[in-house]
Amino acid sequence: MTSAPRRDPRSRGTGPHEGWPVGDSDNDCRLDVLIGNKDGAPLLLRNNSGTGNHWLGLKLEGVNCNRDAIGAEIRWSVNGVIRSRLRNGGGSYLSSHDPREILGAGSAVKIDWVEIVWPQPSGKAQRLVSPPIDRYLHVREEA
Ligand SMILES: [Ca+2]
Repeated sequence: MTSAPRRDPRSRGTGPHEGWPVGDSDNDCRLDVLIGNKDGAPLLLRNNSGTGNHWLGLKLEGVNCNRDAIGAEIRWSVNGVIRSRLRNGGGSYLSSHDPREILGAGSAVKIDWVEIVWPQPSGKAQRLVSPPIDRYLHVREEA
């Protein structure tokens, strides 16, 4: 007689994975990955890559648009080079990615400005001039 293999309940599970949300679990701007395991505890893969680049993290809060600012366009300028990103919603299966956006500045120690175009029905643009760097900011849509 044979029995099915047993799994140690303390294991991190090697079975089916449920969701791979990405986010900054320790607020160091490096994105980490959390892997949900159906048969065990979740596994956190902490990103310990090199440091030295500068960044700004944004947590957007919509007032006249949706609260999570899904659909906002974020533009930022570093040494005159403009970059942009669209704020997306959703995430991984049965999980959600970190709602914060991390804007890279590379080796520059200053971000010239950040502009947020809030989604409809607002559609307003809000600009932050010379925002602080290497930290997270909570930006609330101006009324
Ligand atoms: Ca991190």
